[in-house]
Amino acid sequence: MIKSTNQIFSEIRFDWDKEEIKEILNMPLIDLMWESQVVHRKFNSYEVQLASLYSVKTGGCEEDCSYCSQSIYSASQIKSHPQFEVEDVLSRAKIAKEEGADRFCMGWAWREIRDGKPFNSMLEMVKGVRELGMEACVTAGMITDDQALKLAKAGLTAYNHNLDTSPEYYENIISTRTYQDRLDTIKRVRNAGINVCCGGIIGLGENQGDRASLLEVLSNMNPHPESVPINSLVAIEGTELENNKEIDSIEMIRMIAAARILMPKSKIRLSAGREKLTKEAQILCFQCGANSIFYGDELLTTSNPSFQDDRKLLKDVGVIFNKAFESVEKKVSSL
Ligand code: SAM
Ligand code: DTB
Ligand code: SF4
Repeated sequence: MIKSTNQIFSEIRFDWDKEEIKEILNMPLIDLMWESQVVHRKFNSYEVQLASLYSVKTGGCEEDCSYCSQSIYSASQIKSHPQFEVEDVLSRAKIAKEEGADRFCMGWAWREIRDGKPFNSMLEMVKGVRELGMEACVTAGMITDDQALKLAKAGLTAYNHNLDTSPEYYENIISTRTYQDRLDTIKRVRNAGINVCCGGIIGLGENQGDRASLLEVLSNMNPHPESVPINSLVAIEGTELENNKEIDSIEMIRMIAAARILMPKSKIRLSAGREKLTKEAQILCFQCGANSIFYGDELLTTSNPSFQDDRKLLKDVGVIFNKAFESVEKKVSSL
């Protein structure tokens, strides 16, 4: 039984069980916010990582993820395009760096990585992003051991592969690959020495038990994923989930706070769906331990707050983001 007192969550554990997690998710909000903030302040500074996302290959994906506009099973009107060239991607990464991003995340609408020219270009992109002095992240579906090692050698910082939801609810969302496939992919990434970026989505129609179950799988990974994106569904026209009910911002705050308590040192990324959150709701997410955002006006096929708006928000909140960028900005504004 979880008691609602300060200092109960003081250690890093890998044996959380679903009932305990449900209790955390269902704590009185005011206690949950306090507990998560205590954990956050104990293990981290108030520094927010800025990760810019770029869709290198958009649309035409053969998986049937029911939330996704890039699946061939969706009727979404998106601007599909073949893989962008290495130079185009790197010039985009440079812009993100100039705007203050620390990490450049590149997405491919693939079920899995296949060897050949596109994969060789992916390796070039990773090298190029690292040469710019940024962290590089790739999300491109399933991966083999050999591909993971090649990406590690190219300098890849992290690979993003989400579990999306609980093992129990999963089959309602995707039928073309299994939960186990996802776990295997994550293991290959870990074995290759690449950081794991793994999280999920709320708003798929799951219940609180499913959210606890997703968090149970994530928080029982040892080590914990270095970054945990928490997305709220962007209900895109043409997808199977287009009419899903919008989640209340309090649900997002609860999920972020629980993730922070369960995985004290991970980067908890307040991810898709931020445009639907008020400034105040986002501030509560930061207070509860969110310490990374997707930064830039586009996600993959949908929009995100602008660079300028996010910089203003983070300055108003008073958190640190990209120290090097902030000092350059200060110099320019004092000229
Ligand atoms: N194809 C690769 C894969 O599935 O791993 C990489 C790209 S995929 C778009 C990356 C993740 O974005 C998904 O696993 C899902 O968690 C998230 N995502 C995709 N569409 C979303 C949506 N409409 N709302 C919220 N999150 C979404
Ligand atoms: C993650 O967890 N969220 C990002 C990233 N990893 C690849 C993707 C969000 C996609 C939102 C819907 C879209 O723009 O298509
Ligand atoms: Fe394909 Fe990834 Fe979209 Fe699933 S989430 S349909 S794998 S691009």
